[in-house]
Amino acid sequence: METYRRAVDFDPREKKYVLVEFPYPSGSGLHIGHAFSFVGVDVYARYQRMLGYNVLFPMGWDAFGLPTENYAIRSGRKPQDVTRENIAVYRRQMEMLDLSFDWTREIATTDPEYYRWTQWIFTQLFKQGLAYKKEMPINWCPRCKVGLANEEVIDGRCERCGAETQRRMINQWVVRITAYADRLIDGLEGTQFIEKVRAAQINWIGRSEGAVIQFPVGGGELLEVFTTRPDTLWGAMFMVIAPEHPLAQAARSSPGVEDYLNSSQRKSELERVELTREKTGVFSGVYARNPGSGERIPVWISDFVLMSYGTGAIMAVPAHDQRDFEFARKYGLPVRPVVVPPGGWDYDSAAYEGLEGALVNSPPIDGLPVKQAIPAAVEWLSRDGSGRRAVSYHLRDWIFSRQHYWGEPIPMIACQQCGWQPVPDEQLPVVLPTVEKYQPTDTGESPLANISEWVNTSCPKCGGPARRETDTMPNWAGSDWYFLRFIDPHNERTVADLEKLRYWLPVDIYIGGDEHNTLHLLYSRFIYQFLHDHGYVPEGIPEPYIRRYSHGVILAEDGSRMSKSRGNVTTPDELVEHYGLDATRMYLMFIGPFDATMAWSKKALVGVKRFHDRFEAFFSAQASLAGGTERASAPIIHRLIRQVGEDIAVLKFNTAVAKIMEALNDLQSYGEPLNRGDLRCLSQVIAPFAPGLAQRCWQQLGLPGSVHASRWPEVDETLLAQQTITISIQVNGKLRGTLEIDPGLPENDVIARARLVEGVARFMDNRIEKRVIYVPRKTVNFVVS
Ligand code: ANZ
Ligand code: ZN
Repeated sequence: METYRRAVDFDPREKKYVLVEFPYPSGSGLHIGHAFSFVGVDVYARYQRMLGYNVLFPMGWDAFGLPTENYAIRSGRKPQDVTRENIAVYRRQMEMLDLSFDWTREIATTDPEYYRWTQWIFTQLFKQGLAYKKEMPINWCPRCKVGLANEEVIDGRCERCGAETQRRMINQWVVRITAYADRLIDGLEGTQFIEKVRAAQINWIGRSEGAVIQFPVGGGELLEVFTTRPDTLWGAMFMVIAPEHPLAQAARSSPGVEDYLNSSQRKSELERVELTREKTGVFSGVYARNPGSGERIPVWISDFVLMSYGTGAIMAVPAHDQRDFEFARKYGLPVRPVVVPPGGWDYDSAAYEGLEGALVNSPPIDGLPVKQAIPAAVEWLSRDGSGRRAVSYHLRDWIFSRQHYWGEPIPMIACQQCGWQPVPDEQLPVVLPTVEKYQPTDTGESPLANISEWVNTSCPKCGGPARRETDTMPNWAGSDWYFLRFIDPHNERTVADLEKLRYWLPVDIYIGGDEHNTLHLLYSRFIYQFLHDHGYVPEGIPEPYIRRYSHGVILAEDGSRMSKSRGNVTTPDELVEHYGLDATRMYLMFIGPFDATMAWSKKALVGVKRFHDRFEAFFSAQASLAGGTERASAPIIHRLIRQVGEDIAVLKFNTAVAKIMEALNDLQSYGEPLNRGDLRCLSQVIAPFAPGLAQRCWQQLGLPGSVHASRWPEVDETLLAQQTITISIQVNGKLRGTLEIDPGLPENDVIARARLVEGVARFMDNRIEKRVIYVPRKTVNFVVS
């Protein structure tokens, strides 16, 4: 590996940490879409190095996961072997693309030396009370036989295999990310994420301010609801509880309840909350007392209320909530308006959900505008303790258990005497044992459950007989802290050395796919904040990433996603073979904006290949002329340095390549030799895009070392200021006028303009133009008869 690629710890140069999401090494290898995003980030990293930064640009493998496991099940091969082979393919392809990673820092999440720390982080979460075991309703994929997190269910189907998912109750490890909900919102202040990414984070956390209100239900029991509209309490005509609510379970003997509870169990959460779906429900037989109006109101059960949000129960205000309105309509329940907007409202046709207007029918707060009525209602309720201000989050705790083989074993031991105990630090990693069969068991347990000599162990606390946890971690676990490990990949004492972390953090720019702007980013920010709270990452660096940028996607020629199963994958290998590495890289950068979604097309590739060849031929010819001293080409070169630098800095690679192409045209139309200094600059400007070509050019100039280790040329501002030059215009050899032009103006344009110059046109009138002689940047001579 050439030394310029190496990131040097504690180097006096200013550091720059350029991170691109590490891939999952699948069996199909890197396709052209991966190549597009990796080359883009590589151009950026190479440019930053040439600017003089000490750049950390690492790469590794997020290698645990279902596709490899499924393949292992089908083929009977070891996931370890399959992963090793896939990694080798990816690595070869990345080297073929000359991506300038610092390979001395390569990591794989499947390496025990790596997942030792993934496991250690889990034990820390447990010790701090942030990991707990709980019966959780999960989405169950009957085909993969695995519990899926909500985000792995797309339209009620398994993200991996497309089978329809079901709901099941399973005892699972859960991580209390909700404890960090506010921090995860507030921390965004310290980042420079683009608005789209910020919004994705905030929306996912879904913070709502409101109140919790208690409704007595007889027998001294209280039914608690969460509402964002406590002002509408006097319009709460009934209540609705989730089928999983304890009160609903207690009402099983009421008519129709049992049937209803059974039918809703079959629905996914997504189906339940769909706005367009007709609401269903059943009366529980129970009544509650509205603490505002004192009225007796019925408690209904409906699955549009989710147990996992708020308190799993709502006060229904049909006049001001459309779902409640439709529910009331369907079941003949009363509607009472309590907010009247300035223009009035027809309460028979829809709910008024707006916040403009004043309260009515609500004695203690009548006449108040909504915005004042909300705090006033909370104030009124808190007097007798029946309500208080509250905040609720849509973010759920993070289900951390997978009943699969190919993941990090969760390092926990269950002892009959002592309960759950974390595996002590010195016994980490808990290495994934080899098994005969990779299928999850029919009970839904991971195949690890079948290896009794592995499962049976002793309790780290009392030494008595105990059992290991057989669940493994989700894919996110290995990727939520990997950027820390690149900083110190071989550390055996801790996640990474604190001083090294202090030098390299935060990540200056993190580039990845749109699909990771929500969960991956949130999980990794959470783990980082957690480690920060406990002193494992440097104080004073509260957030891991400064900037986040999402790259575009290359689709197959027919506009669908490239995938091996569709058979529409284009690999970079075939392109590099036919067109060479440099032309392939330049083409990838040229086809469109770095953040665009585009269908793959090879159409312009021949053109870029031609440009490549023309560039090289031009450069060779110029280099062999050994260069004049004249700096006539200098304005073009210096404008190019400026523009290409500016474009790369904001990841506009396509326009940068276009500018290099234009510049070559301009330089060729000069027809005068470039001096060595300008040629040197030219090889540097193209270096981030076409590393091989640039290095050949560099060597033709007889320059030592690597162009990639050279400093990006300084722009000579005085040359940029000198925007125009004067050329003389002759007719039959006699001076007839002058013209101010931009030195880069192409020949045709110069001649066309020269023809129009006052005094020139006059001498050419009524004569036949036989020839035009153009001496670049000096004269145009019209030969007329
Ligand atoms: C009474 C009310 C009156 C409501 C009104 C809204 C408008 P966000 O903004 O998403 O936090 N709600 C509370 N818990 C729920 C659950 N588990 N399942 C379904 N719906 C639930 O929404 C908060 C509102 O969603 C709450 O405020 C509650 O309805 C409903 F004119 O309470 B509201
Ligand atoms: Zn014990």
